[in-house]
Amino acid sequence: MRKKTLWIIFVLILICTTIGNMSVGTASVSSPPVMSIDPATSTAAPGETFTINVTVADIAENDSLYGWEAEISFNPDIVNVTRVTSGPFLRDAAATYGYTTIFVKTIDNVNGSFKVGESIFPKFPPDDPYPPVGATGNGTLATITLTAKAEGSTLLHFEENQHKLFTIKLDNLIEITHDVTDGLFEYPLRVHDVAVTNITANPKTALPGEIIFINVTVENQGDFSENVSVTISYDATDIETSNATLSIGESRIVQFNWDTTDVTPGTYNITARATVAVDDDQTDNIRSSETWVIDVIPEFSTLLPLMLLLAAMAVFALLLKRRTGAKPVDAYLNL
Ligand SMILES: [Ca+2]
Repeated sequence: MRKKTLWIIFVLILICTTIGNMSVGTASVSSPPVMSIDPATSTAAPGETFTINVTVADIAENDSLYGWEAEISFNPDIVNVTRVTSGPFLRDAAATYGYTTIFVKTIDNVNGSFKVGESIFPKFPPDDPYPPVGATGNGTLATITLTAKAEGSTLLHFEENQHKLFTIKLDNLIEITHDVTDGLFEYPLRVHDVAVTNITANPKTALPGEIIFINVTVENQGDFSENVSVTISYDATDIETSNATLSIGESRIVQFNWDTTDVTPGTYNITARATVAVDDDQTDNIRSSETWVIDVIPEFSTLLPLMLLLAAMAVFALLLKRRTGAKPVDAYLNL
């Protein structure tokens, strides 16, 4: 009965912000605020408790927040809600001007939902009913404690048309257009994870124009089939990208033929990186040839000194012949 009374008071506060003017409009903003469940993904073994926050981001200065409400549903066979408490976002903004808030919540672990809302509590004349500015920016609206009931997954879902943000302008209660982002509970937690586990090249020394064969081993270490793009590069220059689909646990060698025609002679490390839409462990997606390098050597670089030496010897022999009359070969042999 007490909860019902609080909800009635809460709704009355939202509706009757000013007596005699109760029009409800819609604030227009270029980048709408977002109500979210934070963290986006939660996990806990059956029997364990965990917490999530209802957060809001990007509340604009000219559409500051005076009140909000949301109904969030879940699968009660997977999780139960044990506690719902107010977050600091609206409360602190109200306190700045000496105002308080009214915070209400109901929990339904039979059907799987909780409803929560908060509004700045109005003052009555001679004071202004509401502070000049509400909450702005980003913050936590509420913190919810849940208990994991069983293995499995469930969305923590903002019920359609049951989530609202309010501002007050010129004595009007105005609903702020916004987006929502659901949360997910999952146990055991499945992850997306591909990794580059090996990289080899042959040959490791080449003249420009020669082909170097590079093998990159990629492995799907996660719990989903993945479409992965594998890109190899020398220093900061990409060479080629190849796509592959890897089933769970699959390891595959992706082959590349590096045409070195336009490669400036030099010494290079080769790097391979695996890219997927979501990867929960980014630390193993890039691998470099740390223990070896590729040498692209200048063309004729080994023949040129030899040719210069032979030419110099021939000239020297001719000069000797002119001076001594000896045959060039004899002169050379007599050196
Ligand atoms: Ca990874």
